[in-house]
Amino acid sequence: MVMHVLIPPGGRAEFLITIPPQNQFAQLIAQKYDTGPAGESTPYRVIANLDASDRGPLASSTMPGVPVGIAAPPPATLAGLKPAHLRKLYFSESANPAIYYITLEGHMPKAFDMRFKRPNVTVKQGAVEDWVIENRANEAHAFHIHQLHFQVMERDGRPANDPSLRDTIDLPFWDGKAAYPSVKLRMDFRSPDIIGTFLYHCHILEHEDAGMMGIIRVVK
Ligand SMILES: [Cu+2]
Repeated sequence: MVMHVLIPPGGRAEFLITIPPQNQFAQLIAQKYDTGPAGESTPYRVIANLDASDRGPLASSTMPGVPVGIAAPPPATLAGLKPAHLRKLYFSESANPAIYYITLEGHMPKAFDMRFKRPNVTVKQGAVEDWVIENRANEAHAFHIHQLHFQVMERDGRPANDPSLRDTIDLPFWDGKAAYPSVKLRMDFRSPDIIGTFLYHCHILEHEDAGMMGIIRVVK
């Protein structure tokens, strides 16, 4: 039984719960999360009190809109695919004024410009790539990309053993001493529908609005 799911800003999780018996107290809570010395406060919060009662309305036996007897196929793993490229991107910040960056390794950190002329990253449709995302800031960030899903292959250089396909992943804050926190993501650009220009960014919206965003173009 899973008791705890880490959901970064912009992340989603779907789960089924066993309701406690009558007269037994239960809560759905958000745990306190340490976003680092430069981060926001994310204290313990109660999301819901669970109260089992036979006075409530009867639950319907099927969820509305979900066909009965059709199970979703398990998500295809990206683990066996060979990446065509390895790219490294990193989160960083400057203070006074506060500017937030996501930078392709080897380039100068630059805040996102809505009037961009060229994309930060160009990828060929059909490819699978590995992207290493590092957090070089003293505050947690959340990497998010539009249009596709990725699989977390490694965290801090060690195998993640995580079959989930995601579009958002948490990056804990850098403590200023040890190696930068990192994830290695296997990015799936195989769908023909992916051709076009779109965004990747931190999903903490103040960060995104203050520059932490980049443009990717997928070409034929
Ligand atoms: Cu951020």
